Amino acid sequence: MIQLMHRSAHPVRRRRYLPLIAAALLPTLISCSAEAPEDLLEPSASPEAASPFARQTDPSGCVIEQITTADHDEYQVQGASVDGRLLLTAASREGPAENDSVYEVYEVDLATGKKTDLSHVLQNSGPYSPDGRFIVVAQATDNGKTDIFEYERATGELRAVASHEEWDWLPSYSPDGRFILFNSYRVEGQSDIHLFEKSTGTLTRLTDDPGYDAHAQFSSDGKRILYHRQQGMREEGGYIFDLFVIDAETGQTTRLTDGDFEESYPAWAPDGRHIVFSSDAGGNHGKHNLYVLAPDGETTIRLTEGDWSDSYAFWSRDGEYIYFNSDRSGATNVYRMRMDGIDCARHGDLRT
Ligand SMILES: [Ca+2]
Ligand SMILES: [Ca+2]
Repeated sequence: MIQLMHRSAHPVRRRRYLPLIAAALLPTLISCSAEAPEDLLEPSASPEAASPFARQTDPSGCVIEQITTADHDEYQVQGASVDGRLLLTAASREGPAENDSVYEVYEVDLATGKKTDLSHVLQNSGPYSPDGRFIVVAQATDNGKTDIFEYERATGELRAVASHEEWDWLPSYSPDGRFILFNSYRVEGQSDIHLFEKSTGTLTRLTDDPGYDAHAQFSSDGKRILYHRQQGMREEGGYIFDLFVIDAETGQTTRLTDGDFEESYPAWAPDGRHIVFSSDAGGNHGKHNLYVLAPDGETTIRLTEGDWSDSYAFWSRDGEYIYFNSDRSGATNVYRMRMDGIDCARHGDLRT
């Protein structure tokens, strides 16, 4: 049984890991969802692009495409290149030896579906740097935990970022590529958000609380940092997660959601105002669908519906697609939903 850290408030217990995500590699605003949530739903004048991927319809009515078709769990972790051409996917299998894992990591050409194998150096999916030179991932260390590593695509070199003996997870780049955000268990029992400056090697801790803070993402203007925090456990089982934003200049933190649900894995739209995230508010606990939080902080738009988990969603830089992982077919695979011209999403309260 392959165990992944996603959804776990305590991934330190897990031997295996993969998913992460980072949508905020988006320095420019785009046409999708400019002002009001209705803008997300305007018909598109552009023709449907040819796609090598099979289409299906979500119970919500939204059309999605299936990028990977593995019979074992295969993920992306915000692993799209900024030019939208490549997607980094990762899977792990039990290895021949005890506690051993075999990793399968591929760059998928989204225009052709062609795969390039990077399994010899990477164990995980992760974001591309804004200039496309690097990929940042969490990978295993000799002590059985993880560090953040940058992979330089031209040279094939892998360099550790702010190594530490504890678990380090879910890295993402700032829009200018100067900084890497990640979460770390450097203080026992509490994952906190850290900011690493590449040029100086300076590491700054941005949060300090007992909650599991993770999945940090810069907004496209670099002024805000979005993340989720595990707030506790539900009595009936499952976790309580909420979304938060840090003002990068003042350090002030604002809570965006509040409820006994698992609202998690948020990512900015390219407009820096809408946020896509996962929530189990609409169905069974522990089963997650995708929602968009509108800039008013109140309105939500439901994108998917089903008794499964859709997770690690992020917007492509041009706003055209939301990519996500889903276990709707049994094994987890990578999907995308075309947002340009979407007419299926449902406005409403997240909790109705
Ligand atoms: Ca570490
Ligand atoms: Ca914390």
